[in-house]
Amino acid sequence: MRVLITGGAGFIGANFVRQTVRERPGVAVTVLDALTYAGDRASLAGLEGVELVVGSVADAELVDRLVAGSDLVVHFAAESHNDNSLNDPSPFVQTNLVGTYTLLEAVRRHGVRFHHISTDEVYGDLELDDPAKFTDRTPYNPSSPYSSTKAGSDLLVRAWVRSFGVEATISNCSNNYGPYQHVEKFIPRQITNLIDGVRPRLYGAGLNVRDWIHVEDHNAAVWAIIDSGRIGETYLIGADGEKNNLEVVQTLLEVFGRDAGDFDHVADRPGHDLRYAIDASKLREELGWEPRFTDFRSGLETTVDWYRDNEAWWRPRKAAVETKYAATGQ
Ligand code: NAD
Ligand code: TDX
Repeated sequence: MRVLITGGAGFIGANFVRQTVRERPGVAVTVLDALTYAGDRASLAGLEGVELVVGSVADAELVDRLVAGSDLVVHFAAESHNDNSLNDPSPFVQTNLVGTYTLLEAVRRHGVRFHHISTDEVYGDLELDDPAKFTDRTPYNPSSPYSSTKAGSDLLVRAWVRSFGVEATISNCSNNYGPYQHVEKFIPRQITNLIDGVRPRLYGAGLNVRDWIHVEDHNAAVWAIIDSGRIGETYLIGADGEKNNLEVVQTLLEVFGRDAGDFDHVADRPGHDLRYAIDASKLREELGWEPRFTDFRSGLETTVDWYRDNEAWWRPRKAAVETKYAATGQ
């Protein structure tokens, strides 16, 4: 089997490539990645036999050639950071919408199986006390340029399934953590701040809730959907990991042996979604998937160790990220 993995030099994509090489020796992997600020060849270092093609998912000619030689496309490539989408939405429209459209046209022409990676943010947010979590029947209600372009990409996939018979599945996952995550994101930003002796930065009061899942559990679920999911279906991926941001920061402070009050409140994100929460019962019951990383604190400790051991990977980006955040009071 030949699989084309878009965005395979980013956080979740690189972990997916690594898991695939480790667990599925019969699968030949090609990565298509534009190596934007978020992509890094170094995330694929040490892997034998993985071909990296540097280019955009919006480049129709390149995409057509690569899709023609593949049996399966797993589409991770995206502009992925909400804060960036508030500063400049244009690459989000180009990559998330035009890029997904370009891939869909190619898989349609060549009859290639497609799996689309998406996010729980397409459903908008929940009240803190809302008993109903997101399911695949929750209406779309995205808040930011990031989540609205992801929502649009999901709707394109659904339309290509229904109108053109494209063989596709979609997964919408909650917040991931683990190795190789860019230092602009919440958990790696605070871990690398703490390594540097800097106080963690909490947007607003820190009461916004995210439903954390380890990246390895996300990627195992993606393979379960590719192996046994029903064509045209959407599967929500989550591991019942709801925590507010303050709890996450305080757990990290504990892991670093620092005082529980040793953090700063900074300017809130405009339009900041309050809470995400996933009901993954369809995935669990239909495909038998279960998360392996059920202890958040020990998952965080392993992630802290990874950042301590891999400073050469993140250090080159840290100062520029902090300069950007300082400009918005964050
Ligand atoms: P990331 O920003 O770390 O990686 C994105 C990768 O896509 C990078 O390697 C980048 O170079 C590449 N890319 C960007 N534009 C491209 C283009 N035009 N052509 C080819 N490659 C391009 O993102 P991530 O956190 O790994 O997210 C991967 C996917 O998972 C995204 O689709 C995102 O919406 C989804 N997702 C992420 C999370 C999360 O918590 N990070 C949760 C749910 C879903
Ligand atoms: O310094 C910070 N302080 C802080 O309090 C940063 C960077 C973030 N936050 C808050 C904002 C969010 O409530 O932490 C929470 C998580 O923030 P992000 O890491 O930016 O993630 P989020 O906006 O929730 O989106 C993530 O999960 C869903 C991914 O970036 C998306 O790609 C994915 O779709």
